[in-house]
Amino acid sequence: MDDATLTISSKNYSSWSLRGWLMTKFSGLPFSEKVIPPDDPAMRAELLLLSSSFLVPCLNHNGVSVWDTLAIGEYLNEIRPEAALLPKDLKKRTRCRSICGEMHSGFGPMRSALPMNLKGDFPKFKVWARAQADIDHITSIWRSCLDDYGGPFLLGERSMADAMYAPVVTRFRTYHVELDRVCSAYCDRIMGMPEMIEWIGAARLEPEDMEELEVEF
Ligand SMILES: N[C@@H](CCC(=O)N[C@@H](CS)C(=O)NCC(=O)O)C(=O)O
Repeated sequence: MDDATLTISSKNYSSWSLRGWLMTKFSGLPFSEKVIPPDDPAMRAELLLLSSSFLVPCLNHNGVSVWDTLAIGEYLNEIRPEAALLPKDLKKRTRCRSICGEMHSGFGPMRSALPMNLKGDFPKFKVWARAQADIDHITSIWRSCLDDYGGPFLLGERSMADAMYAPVVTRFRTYHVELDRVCSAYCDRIMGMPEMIEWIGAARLEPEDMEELEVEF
């Protein structure tokens, strides 16, 4: 019997929470959510007991604690291999890990200039040159993956990589980033996933906008 809890933060702002939550959904592991409001000191003290990095997401499963989004994805892939969060084929799996790693450690200018904000809508947003360079690199990753594996997802079948890039998709929508047909269709596909619809619906119900979080979070 599985006992799994995923600790997350704001659904509107927390891009890492979204990634971890999508991975857990994709894995098929039944789990409950523990939402820690980012500005609640008592809850934050509790978070330290759950996540030794003090960051979300954190997955606690049958006594095992996993923090850091990439580690969560790798763990879920081990306990639920049938969900193929990582592709079975070594070459594809390596590509998946490489592009997930790039997302995990890179694209700082894009992440800080275009923070995730699902309720936000900024049609005339001016993208800074360094953020644009990140956007260009991300879209070239998407195009080459979709071309090499034939879609509909980055590695063909849905994988951990789609969860890693999902908050980028929402940023492109929030800030009206211009995209070519292939990347735009990929964004539609991600936004149309039932899991994304569920998450965004919950984000819209979150009470107030937090001005201090209108930055990378
Ligand atoms: N490298 C971490 C990043 C996690 C992270 O930065 N989480 C943010 C929320 S999106 C957080 O917990 N921030 C807490 C805070 O800023 O106090 C991961 O992959 O999980």
